[in-house]
Amino acid sequence: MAKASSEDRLWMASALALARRGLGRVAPNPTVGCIIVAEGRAVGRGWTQPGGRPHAETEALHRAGEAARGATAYISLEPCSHHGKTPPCTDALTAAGVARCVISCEDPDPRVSGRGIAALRAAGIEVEIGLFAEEAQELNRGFFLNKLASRPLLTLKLATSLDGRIALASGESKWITGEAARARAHLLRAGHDAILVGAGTALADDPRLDARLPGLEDRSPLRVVLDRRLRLPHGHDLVSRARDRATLLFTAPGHSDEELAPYRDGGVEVVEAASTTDESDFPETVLQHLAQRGLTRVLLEGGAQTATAFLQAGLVDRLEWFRAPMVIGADGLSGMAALHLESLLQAPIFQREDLEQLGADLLERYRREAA
Ligand code: AOF
Ligand code: ZN
Repeated sequence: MAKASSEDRLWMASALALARRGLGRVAPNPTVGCIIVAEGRAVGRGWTQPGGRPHAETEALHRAGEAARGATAYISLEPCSHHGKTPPCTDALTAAGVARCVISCEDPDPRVSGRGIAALRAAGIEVEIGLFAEEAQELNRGFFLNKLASRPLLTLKLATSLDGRIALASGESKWITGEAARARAHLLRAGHDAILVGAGTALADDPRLDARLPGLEDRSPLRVVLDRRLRLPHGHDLVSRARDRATLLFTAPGHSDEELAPYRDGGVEVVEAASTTDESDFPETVLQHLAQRGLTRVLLEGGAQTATAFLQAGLVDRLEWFRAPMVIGADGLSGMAALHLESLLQAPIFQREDLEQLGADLLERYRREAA
């Protein structure tokens, strides 16, 4: 975008903040924010609603009513132009009489991808594109990856001591990080479509994998457990509560119906990851399957073997690393398994985005460095 006024920047930043509200609630759709501005005042605000619909523009236009005529719409993603489950937002913007649209970036969905912008221009609406494009793409990175690379965004969450240990040798791990960090970890869950763990962690920690924060209970994501060898006991919470909380179990092919029945009867959806002949392509197969189901944001919560398998496959996009001011020592359990690197050049490298103090702990957030 050639010339963005400070006013344009302010409104688009607000549209992005609105969009953020939908993270973890809108898959398979992207989360979008829209603000309709008339004579320097916001007359309608909207963001993508849970489940992905209504779209942000519909919401904002509904609130603006007649005030949208001649107004500017700030939208954090190109408006849709296709007849999907809802009519095109470009039609709604045109019918409402919006005069100008400021859009941050193009929608990668092949049904839209430039056509939304073209439709608006064809209707005589002034369109500017590119304001905060990078931020907007980053916000919907999971949706972009789903559309362009057939996999969701994968974020690895770790809670360790200063020396990277997740438990004592005895297995004791409650609690390494403090209350504020644990509350933040639940908030992190609420912003994802699924939480993924390996069977080892499911057995050791008995995690419930829900978002236990007041007001966010209904935002608990899909539970996903990787269990190639069907080690998960039938009485485990992940099985026994599968009727209340959607749970997916990925296993290797070749198990008998009798072996799978107790899981399926409990309400677990069992997926035999068909293409896996050995363990190495398991991570990729799992993510492809999750992408096909429309998932865009997956949080990986360990353990070490599972985290390392995804890391080795180059599939960890982000790290959310909670670090407690405590030293456990080399006899503690490491958050990572062996990587067998022969040279530092092979080490996965991340770029730190920010650092936040949570009580006595730190939250370090990293993004994988582009190869
Ligand atoms: C918008 N505003 O808030 C969102 C959009 O299945 P449908 O009909 O909901 O269409 C889904 C597609 O719409 C999705 O793949 C993406 O291209 C776009 N999402 N578009 O104008 C929104 N969430
Ligand atoms: Zn739309």
